[in-house]
Amino acid sequence: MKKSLLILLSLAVGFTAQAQKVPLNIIPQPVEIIELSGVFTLNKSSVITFNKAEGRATAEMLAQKISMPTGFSLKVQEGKNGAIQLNINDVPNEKIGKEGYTFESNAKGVNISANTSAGLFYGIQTLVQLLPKEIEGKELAKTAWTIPAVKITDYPRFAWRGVMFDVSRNFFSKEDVKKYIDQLARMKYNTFHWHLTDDEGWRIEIKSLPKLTQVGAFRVPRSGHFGDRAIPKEGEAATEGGFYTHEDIKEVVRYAQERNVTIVPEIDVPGHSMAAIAAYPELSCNKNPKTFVNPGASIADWYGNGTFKVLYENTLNPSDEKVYEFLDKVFTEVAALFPNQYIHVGGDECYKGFWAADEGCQELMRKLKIHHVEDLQGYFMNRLEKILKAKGKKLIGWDEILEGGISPEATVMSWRGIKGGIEAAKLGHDVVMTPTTFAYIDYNQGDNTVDPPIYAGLRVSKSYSFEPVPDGVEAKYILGGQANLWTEQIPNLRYAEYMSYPRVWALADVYWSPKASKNWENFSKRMEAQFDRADLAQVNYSRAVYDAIV
Ligand code: TNX
Repeated sequence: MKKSLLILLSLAVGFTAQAQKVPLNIIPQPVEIIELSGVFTLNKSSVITFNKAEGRATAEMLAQKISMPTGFSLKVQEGKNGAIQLNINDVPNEKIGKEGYTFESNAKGVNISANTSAGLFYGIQTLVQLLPKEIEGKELAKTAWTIPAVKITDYPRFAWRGVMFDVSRNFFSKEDVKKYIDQLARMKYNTFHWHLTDDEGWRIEIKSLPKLTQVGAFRVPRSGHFGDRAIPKEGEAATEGGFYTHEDIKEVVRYAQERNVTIVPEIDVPGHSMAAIAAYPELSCNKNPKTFVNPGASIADWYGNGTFKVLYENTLNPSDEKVYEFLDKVFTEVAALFPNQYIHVGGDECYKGFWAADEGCQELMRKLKIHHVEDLQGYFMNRLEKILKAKGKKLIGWDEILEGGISPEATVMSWRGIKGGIEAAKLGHDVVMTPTTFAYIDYNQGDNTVDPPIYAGLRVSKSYSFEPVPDGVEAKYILGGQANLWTEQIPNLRYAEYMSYPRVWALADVYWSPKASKNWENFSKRMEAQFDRADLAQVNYSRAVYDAIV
């Protein structure tokens, strides 16, 4: 009697456990999810199959990801009969496009289908997020490796889903960069904008211009508190910094490609060029890297003190042919290293004071019949666009490139709010939206009692509320959006991660998921679930993201 009661009870408990569905906490939110009942449980003899050779790498990556926490070395083989099947569609599924996938799981297994290997890659990101959180761990975990039964159809809203990482203000090793890219790929980002040069350091080897890295990649070590620079003493050596060799760059490009991430390299000119001028002073108007922009300012360090407090000349001279020869050499090597079509040329925050005072620039203005020194930037950018075109590359730049007039083929990155993007789209340019107000992840995200103030604050909820297509703008001009991580005040990867997450997750939803699915309550639940996963993956993030509770 007692025994049968117990059996009944445990059956009832069993049923409730079955009926109580585990919430699906996928970021970015998939387009369509139908939850079914039951689970598939992965075990050590589950096989992963791929139907076409191009699926092999993704299948192997999945087996690799699963192996450590589960202890399973899953067999990967060509075919269509594995418990986990990765299939490239014989007949393309129009609905899901180039990066989408369909995902079906039931008690017997999982089937992911896509038109391309990129789609399969995104399908396995979803699969990993459907497994218990322990899958993110670095150690063997004891748990049932279940995947709930679901039917998912998923594809991105935007083709450009990017994050910019500034490795000039502080140098980050290639291992750091790879780890960072890995975290982006998990969230289905497909673009890594690599800000390789700025006033504080030139980070890419250019073999035909060796001083760029011999001199321009190093500075005197920092001291003092947050954000400060060291004051150079007489004869003090510049030792802080670093750069990537061609081999390093190739390795990172390959690593990104394996994760469906395109790298857009940025060489920031004609402003933000103090490191290049330190190496080759003849590229500036005064031909002396220690010429003050602001003669009244006190000395900070060799490379100045950040954008708005530039102390030394940091602009290339647009009237000097030697500058274009220099740029041709730089972009020849950059174009060969990065297979993608875009090269970012900066164009932002260029101080024009030295141009106005320079005789060569004045003469050029007379010759071009232009009356405003600002228009010299247009001349410079058009010259640069020709250099890139000759190498088969497309120019992308910050929204200042609109100021001097630029060909409609140029792509514009709107950062000073969305107005540059609106104007650019109206002129027929392609646009990537990355306004300070929603997408600047160098701004502090928590309360100032927790996070030191950095220029301005930006809550994750604000990032999540971003709508990249402004009213009155044709959606076809908006390629997508980006988050920008400037690192003036970010000294290492742990801090870079702290600043990135969860805002990069929120923007993953903004750039991937349908506009209609936006729901803050729902996102915040998924975000909290990701915190636990990030803990296991040893990825840093900030929990100080909500408004202060009073
Ligand atoms: C403006 S955004 C800059 C960067 C700074 C950033 C700080 C842009 C194109 N230029 O040089 O790092 O603000 O938020």
